[in-house]
Amino acid sequence: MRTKLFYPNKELWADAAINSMDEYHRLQDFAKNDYEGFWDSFAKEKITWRKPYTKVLDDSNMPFVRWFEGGELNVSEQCIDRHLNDKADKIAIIFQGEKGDIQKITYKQLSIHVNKTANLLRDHFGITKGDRIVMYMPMIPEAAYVMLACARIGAIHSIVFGGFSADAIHSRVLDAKAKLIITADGAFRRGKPYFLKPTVDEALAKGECDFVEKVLVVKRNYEDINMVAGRDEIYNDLIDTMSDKCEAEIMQSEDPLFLLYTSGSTGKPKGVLHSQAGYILWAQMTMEWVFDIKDSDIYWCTADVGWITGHTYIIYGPLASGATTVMFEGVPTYPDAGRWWKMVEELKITQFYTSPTAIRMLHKVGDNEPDNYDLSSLRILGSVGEPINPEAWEWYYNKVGRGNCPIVDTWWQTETGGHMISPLPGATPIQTSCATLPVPGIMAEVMDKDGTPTAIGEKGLLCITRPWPAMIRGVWGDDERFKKAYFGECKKDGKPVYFSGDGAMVDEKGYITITGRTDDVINVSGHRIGSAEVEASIGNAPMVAESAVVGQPHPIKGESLCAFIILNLKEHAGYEEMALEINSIIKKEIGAFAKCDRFIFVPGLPKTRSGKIMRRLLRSISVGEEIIQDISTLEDPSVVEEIIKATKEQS
Ligand code: 6R9
Repeated sequence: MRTKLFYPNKELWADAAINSMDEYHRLQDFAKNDYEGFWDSFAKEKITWRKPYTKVLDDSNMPFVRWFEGGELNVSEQCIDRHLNDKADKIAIIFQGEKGDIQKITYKQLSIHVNKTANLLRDHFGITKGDRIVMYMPMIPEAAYVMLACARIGAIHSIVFGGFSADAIHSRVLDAKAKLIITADGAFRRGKPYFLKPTVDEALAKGECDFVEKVLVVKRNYEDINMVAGRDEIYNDLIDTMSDKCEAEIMQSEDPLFLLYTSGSTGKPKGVLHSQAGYILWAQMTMEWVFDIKDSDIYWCTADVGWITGHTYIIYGPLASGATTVMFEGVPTYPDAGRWWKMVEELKITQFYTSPTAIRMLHKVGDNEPDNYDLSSLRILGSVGEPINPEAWEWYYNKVGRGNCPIVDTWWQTETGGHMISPLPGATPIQTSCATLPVPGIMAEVMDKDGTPTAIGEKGLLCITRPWPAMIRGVWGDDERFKKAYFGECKKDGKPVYFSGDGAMVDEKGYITITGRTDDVINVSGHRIGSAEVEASIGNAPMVAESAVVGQPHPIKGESLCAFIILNLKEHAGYEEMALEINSIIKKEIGAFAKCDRFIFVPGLPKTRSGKIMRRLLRSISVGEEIIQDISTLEDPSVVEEIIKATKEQS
């Protein structure tokens, strides 16, 4: 099959950071031939070091790597202070509130806010280097101030996405042993206030967290909330009297920067640990290469700071690059399906970065809506979080980009810190629904478990065969899990390499197409959900004996959750009633976004003789596919017929 390629217009992209495939190959060959030299040259050029490093890479203790050893820096200085000479009055953050309120914060003002916040944390709350701070915050500028304030004093932030429940906050606070929790009263969504602080109260009421000394609350919606005397304090009351000068903590390259919990295929979420220098270097380099960020750009990433995309591509990357970054509080369809396009027009957005789920939703509710706005400021469109289907890609390319903007389909993960596989807008001929090539410096390979490259057009495992600066440094408190989860599966030349958990295919041009997770992680609206976590939660419903959760295709969300349930009672409520009850437990224990769309009550589950549930079989059954899997290895093959029957009856 011949696939259509869209070539960048040479003249238009003459000034791009990487403006030809020759330049792409020159850089990638540089990395291949002299890996350390490649990273050394960019680390020297891009980072304002307090003290230069003495060694580029120490990989003698894989998978525990050390980049830029001996170097000292401060990430908040990289993101703010170094811009104050020539960009003090440039807008750093444009905040667009749900209700249309707007704040434009210059680099000078950002510096003042961050320094004051850092002093508040250090002097008032006694936070010191290495302390963990859990954040449970809406999309407001204070979230950025707190993140950067943590970076300034060397505290480790761990953001919990605002959609998570009290139980989820509790387990993360416990795992990280956080000293302080920072939240807000709430914020606004769909024209109405919603709450966050009560969920933090509920989390702390679960107990076992005496190490949490204080809760700091930012006022956003000014609704009434309960304040616990002696524990809770209001940010807005304390911040004004703080000094706007806070001495930055000197950080070693490998000191931790932040933790971010993410779902894996087994057990509880992992605290993914990122460190200072390598992370910020790659955040900045990919802003320049993948988003071709320029001084005059107005860049908007629609993610939430609670996910890695928000960390790297709303806060750290754009600010390290001295860019103007937009933060948006609301949802794409309120007050109507033109909200985002109106923002693009009004703010003159140049780079727009969002998820396939949002694109599909906006396509569905407002196919022609982009026509009503002047979107001519757009230069680059980005996609992230899940595979983008051809229909969504084409609508995005033609309707939103009007055929003039390359789509950078960026493949990466919480663990990779920044982009790994993506087109470069001024160089790479793009292809519908394809992440194309590794970003220069990244050694991505599609292979089998032993490192044999997968044949063209065949599905294989997506691995990164050399450590890179922004890679995960560990799973908080669990070195064994880190080794096993990421370096336990695949080898190259007999040595363990990083396996992403994703499958992929390579074509004759070397272009990589991501085919999706190969493990039991389900991608719902770009959110990673571990089937094991949902099953554990379902297991807490009194009527459930056992369950298996699989992903099924969903027209908007990409995938949605489908649960197969074995009941433990002969007498039980109706199916619908039980589904509601189970979903309310999931909502309480994880969050509403992990609720199942479909429940199928079955007499048994397809287990192998070693007791493993054959989920692929369940996936096929859930969508009514013909069974082609070999079921002879099942403990009881006859169960398959019964599950098919139950599925048909309950559809
Ligand atoms: C950045 C982010 C990571 C998982 C990843 C993969 C999926 C991300 C993708 C993509 C296809 C893309 N994913 N980008 N799949 N094409 N461009 O999303 O991080 O939340 O950790 O999720 O998302 O399955 O393994 P994270």
